[in-house]
Amino acid sequence: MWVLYQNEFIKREDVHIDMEDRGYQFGDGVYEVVRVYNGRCFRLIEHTDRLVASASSILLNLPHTKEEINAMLEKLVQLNQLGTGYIYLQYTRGVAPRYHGFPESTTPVLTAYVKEKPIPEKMLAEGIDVILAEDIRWLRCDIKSLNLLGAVLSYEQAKKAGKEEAILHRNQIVTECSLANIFMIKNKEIITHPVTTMILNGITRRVTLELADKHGYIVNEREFTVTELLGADEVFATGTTIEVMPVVSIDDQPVGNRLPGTITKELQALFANERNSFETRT
Ligand code: DCS
Repeated sequence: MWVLYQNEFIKREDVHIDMEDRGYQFGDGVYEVVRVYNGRCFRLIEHTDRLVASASSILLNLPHTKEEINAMLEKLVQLNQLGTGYIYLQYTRGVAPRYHGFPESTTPVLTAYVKEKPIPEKMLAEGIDVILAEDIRWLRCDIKSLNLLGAVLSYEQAKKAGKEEAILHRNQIVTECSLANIFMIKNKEIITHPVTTMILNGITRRVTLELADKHGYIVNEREFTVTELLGADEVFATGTTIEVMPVVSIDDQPVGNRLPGTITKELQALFANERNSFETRT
């Protein structure tokens, strides 16, 4: 497997990360996960824009331009002859003796690799069971930071319960999932948390809202409570690898009739159409 390390494409086994890398010691860095369909990067520009915004929020000066990043990622996909899967990339602040303050001068460390991952057809058709969990993450969830302990712990809690995901709430306000955004539908209205520092503004979230809007659905970006969620007609989660994923039960309580909802299925179809026909823009 070819991976990207700084400006070079090298073999996976030739990567040597320093033990004093701030990503390793502090989780001091940012990342992205980009979907690849049939060798083509989906919404690459949006991902690199968000990466640059995340880096800027943590005062990390990236050593590459967006155009350079896009070109390197496309080359990485080609070199590995990736069909359908994803790209993972991250920048850390770099290597420096452990000290909380920023090092005076250090070069950010870029690593990226690709992985095959098919579209999860069966799960998309059947939906997933999830749990509810307190949102224990920090207050800058809009930054795609390497610090994922809050997400990791809630995801693990879901897995231990034999479920696929955890829907997070802060003081009874539903925010998002550990690695996806969350939507509820009530009386044909599609509702999701507004873009604030409490959620990551997912690229799949944006595509879904864009498609829903374009096709005349009623969309409302507003806060909603756990009680509202539990009374929803339909619930679905969105994310790069899970697309538009129906949620059919929450803490063992069925959502609707425990089958993917009508509007959710319509949005899935619109999303599938989008991913099958998109133009690569870099
Ligand atoms: N919210 C959180 C907390 C996420 O981690 C993610 C993606 C999303 C929402 C959905 O955003 P996208 O639609 O842009 O993917 N998490 C990535 C991750 O860590 N693994 O897969 C996707």
